[in-house]
Amino acid sequence: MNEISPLHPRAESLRTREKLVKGFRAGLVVPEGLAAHGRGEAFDYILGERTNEQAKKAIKAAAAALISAKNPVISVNGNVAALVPKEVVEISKITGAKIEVNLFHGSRKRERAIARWLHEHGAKEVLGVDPKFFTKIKEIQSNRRKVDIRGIASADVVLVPLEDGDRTEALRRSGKTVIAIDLNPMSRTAQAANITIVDNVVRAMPLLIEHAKRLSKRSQNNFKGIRIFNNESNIRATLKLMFKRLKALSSK
Ligand code: PTJ
Repeated sequence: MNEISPLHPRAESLRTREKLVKGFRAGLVVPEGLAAHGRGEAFDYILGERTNEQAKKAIKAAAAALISAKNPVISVNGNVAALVPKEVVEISKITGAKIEVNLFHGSRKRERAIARWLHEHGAKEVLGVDPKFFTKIKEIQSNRRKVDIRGIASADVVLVPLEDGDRTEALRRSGKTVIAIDLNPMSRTAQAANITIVDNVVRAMPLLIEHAKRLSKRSQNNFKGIRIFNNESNIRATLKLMFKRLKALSSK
């Protein structure tokens, strides 16, 4: 790997990309994960590669939902493990959320590698790897239907950073609150989730941690954010922001 100069104008983006490549070489990320990241980068470019006001609102609502949940779960795939392993462990500790490996491109070997990687980053328990606890969510057609009875199967709130579409819809149909982090505001996941954070997972997770820490010290009666949050209008405002940026750039 080439050394990335901190002076490079796109150093941050290159470092994030490098984490994913390392994750791919270590057997955590599938080749499709590299393609998915490229798609995310394109949306991030349009968003100006920073966390906008709409994303901040969604992050606050997400922190409140996680803190006030009875059985919150963070679903981890290859990309998330490669990009934000430390943050996944930290948010789980603050909110009491369980961590579950759940893969679209199923592989027992990769499940175990991701669980090991999360343990190396401080996770005490990682669900989704012991077949003794596997069950199926029938409405889901992909490998993601295989879930842990102690985790996603019995969760009331599920955080699905970086996701593909049909599971979010199925989880919602089964009565769960779904929080998505997805750079594409038009994706089925973004549209179907209760709370969608349209931001890069590498920027959103540290902010989610910060808000969860703050909220964990407050009484739950003060969690107004979740009650007034409207995902549909928040996504619409994000799309308008993207449009405005493109318009400004095209009329220079
Ligand atoms: O590890 P697996 O087998 O579970 O597979 C993981 C991938 C990501 C390959 C799988 O979930 C997949 O195919 O996802 P999609 O359908 O490509 O969707 C990924 C979504 O995440 C797209 O809408 C991207 O724009 C978005 N995305 C990519 N990188 C980031 C992102 N969103 C936030 N932060 C990112 N860094």
